[in-house]
Amino acid sequence: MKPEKLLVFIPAYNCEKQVPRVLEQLLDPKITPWLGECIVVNNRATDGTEAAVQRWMAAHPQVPVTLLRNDENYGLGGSHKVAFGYAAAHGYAHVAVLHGDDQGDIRDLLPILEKGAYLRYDCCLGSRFMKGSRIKGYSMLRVVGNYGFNWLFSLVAGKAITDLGSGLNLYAVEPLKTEYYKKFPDTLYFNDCMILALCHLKQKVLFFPISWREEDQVSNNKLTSFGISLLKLCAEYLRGRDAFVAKEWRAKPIEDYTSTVVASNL
Ligand SMILES: Nc1nc2c(ncn2[C@@H]2O[C@H](COP(=O)(O)OP(=O)(O)OP(=O)(O)O)[C@@H](O)[C@H]2O)c(=O)[nH]1
Ligand SMILES: [Mg+2]
Repeated sequence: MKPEKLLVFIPAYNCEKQVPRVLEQLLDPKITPWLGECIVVNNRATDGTEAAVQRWMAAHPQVPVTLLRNDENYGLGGSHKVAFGYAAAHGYAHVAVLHGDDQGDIRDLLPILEKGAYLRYDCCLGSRFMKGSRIKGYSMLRVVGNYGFNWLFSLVAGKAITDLGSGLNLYAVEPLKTEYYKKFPDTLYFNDCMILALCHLKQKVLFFPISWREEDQVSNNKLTSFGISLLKLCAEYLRGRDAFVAKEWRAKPIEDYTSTVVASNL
């Protein structure tokens, strides 16, 4: 089938070493036909992330990359809100999320893209913990913990969930236009909240296997506090699913998630 021009969204925060490697993935000849535009959303990194992206863009002027800087640090969830808004405003039908710290591989999207399977779903979520997934560099505790929480969330949501939030996902833009996600946490819990909401809103979700590695990245997830917060999410969902989706989850509500274009190859 004819490749659709996708928006690729790379959230980036303090990943100066990794983000050029992520951009390098866009040069794959199997990927380029699918690339409408890539936005790197710099969530006000305090290291050389922004300069590293600009250097890469200058060295590859033929690649349609736009570098945005959030007007405030909006967290990973807030960066998704910036990107979802951008996708809708610029007329994209699908947005792919690929974390800027180079743990994933965008080519894992190809099997669902090339056969057109993605067109039948509201979102396709990369899964690190299903048949066909490959995971490298995670501790045993982390793997077991993830399996445990996937099991619990599946039970709570009444649907098989094999990942609560990986760094490679593909969303259809149309269902995002209601901004039902706007009050979801701006933090690393955004995806965990999203998955339960997707289940309640009866959206069509596909999990597909991905490869994921932890080599020179730092994990910012504190396992214990993360675990407790996940249990709280489940409890809240069980208490009332409509209320869960409508709830104000943010510590500091923000009206507009704005960003500034720093550079563009378009
Ligand atoms: N920690 C953090 N990451 C951010 C932020 N804004 C954007 N990001 C990006 O979000 C992605 C995920 O962040 P990580 O710190 O790796 O957190 P995680 O993916 O939940 O944890 P891992 O499974 O260890 O990767 C990275 O690509 C970051 O560059 C932010 O405010 N804090
Ligand atoms: Mg990471």
